Amino acid sequence: MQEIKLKIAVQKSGRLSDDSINLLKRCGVKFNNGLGKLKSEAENFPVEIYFLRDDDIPQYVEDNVADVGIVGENVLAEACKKVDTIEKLGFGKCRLSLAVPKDFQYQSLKDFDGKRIATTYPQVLSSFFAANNVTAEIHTISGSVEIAPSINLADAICDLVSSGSTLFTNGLREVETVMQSEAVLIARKTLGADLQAILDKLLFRIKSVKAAKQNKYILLNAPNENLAEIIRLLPGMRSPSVLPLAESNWSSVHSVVNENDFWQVVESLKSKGAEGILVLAIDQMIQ
Ligand code: PRT
Ligand code: ZN
Repeated sequence: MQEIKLKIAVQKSGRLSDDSINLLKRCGVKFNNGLGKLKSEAENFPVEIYFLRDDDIPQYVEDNVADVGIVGENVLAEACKKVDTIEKLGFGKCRLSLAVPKDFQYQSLKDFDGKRIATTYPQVLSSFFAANNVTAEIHTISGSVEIAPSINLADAICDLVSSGSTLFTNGLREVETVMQSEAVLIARKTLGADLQAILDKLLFRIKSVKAAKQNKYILLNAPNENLAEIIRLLPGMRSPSVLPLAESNWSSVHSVVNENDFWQVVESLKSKGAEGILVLAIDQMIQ
């Protein structure tokens, strides 16, 4: 009997490709993603990976060509397909924003009334305008949206932004965020028990990789007189490990710390006399 495999669609070549492939590899899925490949079977996990254009992924997942896929929330929102969003993946972060020429005297969304807006996201933008009672003319174009105002094709644009440098070099200014986006794992509506079991296993690994990325392993030497306060600063997964140092009245403390409050915790640790602070990346974090 043929082994059941979960079909995973990832972007073939683009901004999400490397992160998608690295995520699967860090989940222990071994496969060959050599140049030009359309499909690859994993050697050690029941999955097949399909390399596709990102815009096609929601449709393929809805149509059962793939069971799950990795795609930007922006593409998913524009595609309006019936698929489930399973997990945010923490990469490919950007925002879909409205931007106007530098000298446009922008005050509020009402300024877009009657204006021509160029975008590759007509669905998302028209819902946003409808929700905000704006009546603008949406011009759907397929690329290079940022040049539309300079060639008088539009008065403003709605496009993806990450650093903002594309807008800046084209004399545009970001004025409103339409949506925030990051890569997400999507799945088709009804997978069946066997495929769901494979997805659950994969998801467990994805969560461990995500947790590992968001946390750091920290080791330090602490004077015993401040140990209680230092332990309070480092709750870790259950509680930190504390080992006596060879030098009396000092201990070595090991724990994990979330990267969001990392610097604040390090500053507090130092103020409590912690020394020799070492910080290491974590490969996997099983919770
Ligand atoms: O060939 P295929 O159709 O698969 O790829 P694509 O060319 O349509 O997409 P690609 O690879 O450019 O982007 C894939 C996904 O990456 C997008 O759908 C987003 O979810 C995400 N992403 C994250 C971005 C950006 N950041 C981003 N900055 N996608 C595009 N951009 C572009 C933006 O359109 C603009 O041209 O980068 C420019 C702005 O960047 P900054 O840094 O100058 O602001
Ligand atoms: Zn695309």
